[in-house]
Amino acid sequence: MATDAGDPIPRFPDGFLWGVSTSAHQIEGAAEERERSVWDVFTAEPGRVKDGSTAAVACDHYHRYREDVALLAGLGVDAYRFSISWPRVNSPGGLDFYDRLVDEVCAAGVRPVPTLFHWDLPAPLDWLRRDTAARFAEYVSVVAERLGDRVPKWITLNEPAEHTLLGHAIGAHAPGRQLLFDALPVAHHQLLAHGLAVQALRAAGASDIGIANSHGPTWPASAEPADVAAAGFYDLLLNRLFAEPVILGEYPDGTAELMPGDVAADLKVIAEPVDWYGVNYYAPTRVGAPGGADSEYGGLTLPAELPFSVREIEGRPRTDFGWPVVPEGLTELLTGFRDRYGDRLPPLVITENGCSYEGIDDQDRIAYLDAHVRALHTALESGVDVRGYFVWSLLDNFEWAEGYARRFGLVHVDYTTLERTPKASYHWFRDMLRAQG
Ligand code: IFM
Repeated sequence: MATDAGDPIPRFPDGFLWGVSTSAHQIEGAAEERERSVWDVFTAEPGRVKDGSTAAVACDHYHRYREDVALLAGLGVDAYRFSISWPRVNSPGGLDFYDRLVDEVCAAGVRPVPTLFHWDLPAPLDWLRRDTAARFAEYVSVVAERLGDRVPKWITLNEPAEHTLLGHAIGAHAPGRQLLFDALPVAHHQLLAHGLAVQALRAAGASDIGIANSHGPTWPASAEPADVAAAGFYDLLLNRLFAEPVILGEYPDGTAELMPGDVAADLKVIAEPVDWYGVNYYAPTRVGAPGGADSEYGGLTLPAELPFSVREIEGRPRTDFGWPVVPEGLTELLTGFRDRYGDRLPPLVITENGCSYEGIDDQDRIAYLDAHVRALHTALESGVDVRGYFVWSLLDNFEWAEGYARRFGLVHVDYTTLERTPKASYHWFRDMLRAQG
């Protein structure tokens, strides 16, 4: 990949927050020491995960968290984004684990930034049901009461779009439903849960609250009206449907009518002001009119019934996952958000950015991160208010339906011995942070 690597990365503003991210189900293991989640049920079903694996052990972070926090400390990050497993909190001693983890992270001089839901819903619960949102707010209150004295920054949900669309519309993720557009209540109930969680966190005295939504530019496959319309629809579904209720307090383009319950009242809760808005960015998507057959994209099978098809972005390097590497897509996304939402847009934080590559001498990952950090700086220079950047991920981990085949970590994990080995990208990121001062 052609990069400016070699030139120093431009300086970011004082106080800019640098971090790394993980999630509970992907790293913790110790599954027998907690309730089951929808992901435990899903991975137990044959054929759901490509390599047939489960996250029962994963990186065994539950037992090795001290070693992992030492790796964080060695990186010199300001903040660590991890997630709290709701099924573990429901289990005896579960909250004690997060108490110990938060203490360890603070003692390492790193700010803990927990995400309260990263897809591992307790197995008996269901986002098709409205009362799951209220149950979530109760759980959030319990966590905030216990950890709020040490946690400076909170994230309510991770990527409700993926959990809705992959998990409930096309069935590639847990809980494996294929409801297509009948999955929309899952989006609404998660967004309602987000708003209720913001209220619950504030009631417990917490501040500095945001959400982590996945977003990317949507590029029409051609200038043909059918392709442009399909791309507009995809943008509505992946970007606007999850951003606008939170940022503007409204659903875009008539989609409110498709949502359950008293939507106007719920939107007031969903739009409870956040202190910042988190963006997970990986790549743009090139979208065209429906192709008339199931299509494969980035490890997913997209059913022919969808009113769009995803096309290759040609002429770009690809990660091992097959995702195109398009750093300027991050600049386009961020300036596009600023142009679309203007003064209504809260400060932004990049809550995830990263790539899957094999190997410990991972020069491709260094090139990817280098180029994306520069693209982020370009967005800042053009006036977008971005306050932080978190690499996905600290560790190689359980990559959902791909199992252990996709490695996103700055640190290699040997899944037989569970030995951790910092990769070349770990040293690159550490040196970049030192140079930032
Ligand atoms: O591993 C995931 C993470 O859980 C959510 N965002 C995207 C990552 C890479 O696929």
